[in-house]
Amino acid sequence: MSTADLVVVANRLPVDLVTGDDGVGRWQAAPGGLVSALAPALRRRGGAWVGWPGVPDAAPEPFADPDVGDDVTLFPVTLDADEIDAHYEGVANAMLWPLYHDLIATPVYDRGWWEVHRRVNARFADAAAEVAAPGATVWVQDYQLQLVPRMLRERRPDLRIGFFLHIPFPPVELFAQLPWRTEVVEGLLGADLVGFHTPGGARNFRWLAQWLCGADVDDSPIGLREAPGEVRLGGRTTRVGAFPISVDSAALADRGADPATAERAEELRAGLGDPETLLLGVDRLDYTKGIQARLEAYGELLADGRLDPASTVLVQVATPSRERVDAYQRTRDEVERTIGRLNGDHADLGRPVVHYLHRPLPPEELAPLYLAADVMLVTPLRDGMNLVAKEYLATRPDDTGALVLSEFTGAAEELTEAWTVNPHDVDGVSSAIADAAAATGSDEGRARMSALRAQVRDHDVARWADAFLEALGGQADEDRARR
Ligand code: GDG
Repeated sequence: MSTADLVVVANRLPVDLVTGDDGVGRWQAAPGGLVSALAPALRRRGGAWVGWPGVPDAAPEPFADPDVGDDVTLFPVTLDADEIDAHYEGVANAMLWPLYHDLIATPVYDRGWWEVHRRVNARFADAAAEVAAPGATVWVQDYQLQLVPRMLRERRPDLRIGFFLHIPFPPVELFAQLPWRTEVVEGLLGADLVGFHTPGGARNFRWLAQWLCGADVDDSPIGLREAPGEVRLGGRTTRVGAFPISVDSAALADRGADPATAERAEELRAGLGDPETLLLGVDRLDYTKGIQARLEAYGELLADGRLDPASTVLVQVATPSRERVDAYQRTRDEVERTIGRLNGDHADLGRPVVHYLHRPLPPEELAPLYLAADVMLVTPLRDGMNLVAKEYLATRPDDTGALVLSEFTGAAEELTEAWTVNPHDVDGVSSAIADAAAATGSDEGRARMSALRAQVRDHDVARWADAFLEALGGQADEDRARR
């Protein structure tokens, strides 16, 4: 079937198979920055996207979906329920995710899971090998598929293979715990280009390639968006670089500038009792996101009177996530207990100090919330990038507002004018929230927001995709010429 010149391989397809009330399965677009960033290039090249449709045992034939593009082949990879348990819930979510996020939770190193993980990665490699045209470019995404580049190279040495990791790549001492550490590094070295959000991740990987695989590495500094470093092994060279992902800045700015969005933002503020200060958190309910840390800091501000409970509101949107993994249930319990305590201690009748939503908001509700918020709280204990921070900046139509940002996010490397915090330091977080709230609209607040907004405006997700593909082989130039 070898047909596609550009193949994206990701754990999930850009559409989900969902079953309606009538019991009939339908494809529903799964919107996201990655799809909008890659869809134009895929469309131009008659590209393909290889991924799992999101439900067990679904085995549809390759198809196209108008939301992604009629010329883009969606190539489903079938997983059964046991494979989803072991590969996705197990290796991806209960082993690699906590290991790569600095052991905030304890990883489970289950050997049975790993066998299945290997088999599932091989199935993705088979699918990509089948759909890629001779000499095609294949871009493999994220931590669920780290074994694919090598497997794919064994099957199809003619391909140009890129890999991008969307989560942090951990310090060497932590990565060393993984019983299959050499297999993972060798898996990634099957690629021609391996990309990370930050230079630190790239440098960790380069060091591991030398230590675990005996690769010959250069000692170039590897900066943000600078030339990748080189790792040479077995007569091949893999380049390793930092490519910070971003958002569709222009589309978000359009939405933020729409009068209907401003009107809805006003309505939201009025519904919350027109607080003087509206704080906002938007996260998947994940132990990495530091929701608890910001709640503790907020509680101290209310308790010591630096924020007035009568005129301050925190809206916390916490989208349900990975609810079958124990650590996520514990995080949810802890967050909800703390929110209950804060409201019990500080709220008045009809005036909660925390409004908590544990459900996904429709995308059209997010932009008004970003506009309504005086201070955006992004306090992860560790995060590869954090798109919420960039969405807040891209959506806001002027230089009011403020961003409190954890220094343990990839975003902090670029968004240096934010109110940067160490989320483990409760005093530091509470002071930053108080300072940010006081500064919004001031000269200092405006200067910071202006610089932050410019950074996100100038570095959008299309530029990220172009930079990666360009480094992988010059294709982005052709794409741009045709745009
Ligand atoms: C991984 C890495 C990296 C959230 N709640 C709702 C909602 N969202 C959207 C946000 C944002 C996305 O989900 C979350 O993106 P993040 O980057 O913040 O975090 P992860 O999901 O952990 O993503 C991360 C990213 O990959 C990309 O490389 O930045 O570090 O962990 O777009 O807006 N969207 C809607 N309703 C919600 O309730 N519609």
